[in-house]
Amino acid sequence: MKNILITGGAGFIGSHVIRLFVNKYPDYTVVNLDKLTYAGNLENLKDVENAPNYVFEKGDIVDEAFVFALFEKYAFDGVIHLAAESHVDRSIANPMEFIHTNVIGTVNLLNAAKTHWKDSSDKRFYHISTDEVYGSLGEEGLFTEETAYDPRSPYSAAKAGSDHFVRAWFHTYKLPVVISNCSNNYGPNQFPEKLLPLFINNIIHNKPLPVYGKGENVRDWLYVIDHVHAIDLVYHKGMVGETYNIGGHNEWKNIDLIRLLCKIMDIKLGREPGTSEKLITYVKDRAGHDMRYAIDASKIQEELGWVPSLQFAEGLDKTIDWYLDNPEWIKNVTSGEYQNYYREQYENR
Ligand code: NAD
Ligand code: TDX
Repeated sequence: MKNILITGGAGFIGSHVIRLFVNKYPDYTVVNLDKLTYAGNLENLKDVENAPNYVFEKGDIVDEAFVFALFEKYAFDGVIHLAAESHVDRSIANPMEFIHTNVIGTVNLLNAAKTHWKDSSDKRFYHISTDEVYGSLGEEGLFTEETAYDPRSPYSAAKAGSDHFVRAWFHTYKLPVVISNCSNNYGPNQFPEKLLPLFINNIIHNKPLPVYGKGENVRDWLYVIDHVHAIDLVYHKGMVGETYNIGGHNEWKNIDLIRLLCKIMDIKLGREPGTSEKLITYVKDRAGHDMRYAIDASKIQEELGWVPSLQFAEGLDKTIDWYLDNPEWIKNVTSGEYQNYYREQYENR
């Protein structure tokens, strides 16, 4: 029997992690700690909410007393830390929230683990991070685990800060940590502010598709379930103190990906070829827009045997179908309906 704390479990990636751990490890009690920000939706976890090995705790990782009390209550054996402010555009508009949650929240969790884990030999603190900490690539090269940190947005600077604190707690206090840095995820339940779900939703509603700059920036796309399988492996088999890069070997220039999406959407929606492409609208570039991200994932492949399993065409198809099948989810998350419902439930307990 093990008690695992998963933070940010009501969000996009976190909800898929919770589902896998609750179903695959019936001997674990999975505690989901989430603040239910605009990005957190318990609706994402409807299918596991009554599982006997799942518990939800509404709270803020920035709240030190709350986090410490939670460690007292559950005597966690491990932590998988995903809670974060995650959208680069929001970090440009409101950096402070990112520093609070991503940096101070992470340090609170590290301190709670350090304080409660007297004998930490069989414990594990797993921090989920991003490839954006490495900065921006030119046309050539890949990010490896040795690439120097060079974060350039408030989001990536805050994530880089949190990574540094995690490593500091390993070196200074011998906390058994592991970190992974992953490329752009896509799939069901991603909040429709990120490129793919935003554009799918806009195409459905015939709204403009705002392409930043010339659309020449490159991202390395990975299906969320492949990321979750990597997280499962790193949590159970990763070496303490190590970092693992996770990526899709799947680079796309934004504009090429957007054109492909438009073609598929025309077919799925029964529209004339070329209809969705007319929605493409070039807008002012994102400030400090990183040009290219691409991951060298050979370490996790060689040491833990992980490779992405899904072809991009299949992952994209599944993702588009999920959004087409779940218009209520899109409507409710964008209007805050789910948040209001669940917030009231937990505030009135
Ligand atoms: P998300 O925005 O969908 O979800 C974040 C979750 O954290 C939400 O449920 C939110 O309610 C919760 N949260 C936010 N602030 C909190 C706080 N102060 N206390 C408790 N809970 C809080 O994010 P995501 O895309 O699922 O990303 C999850 C993690 O993975 C993040 O750490 C992110 O940096 C990292 N990551 C994401 C990607 C990606 O492409 N989405 C890629 C690499 C790494
Ligand atoms: O409206 C848009 N128009 C546009 O051209 C949006 C929302 C994005 N873009 C561009 C910016 C990026 O080059 O598309 C690309 C992808 O943008 P996002 O979906 O915002 O993702 P990105 O900034 O690359 O960051 C994502 O991947 C790494 C996640 O949001 C992070 O949480 C993760 O760490």
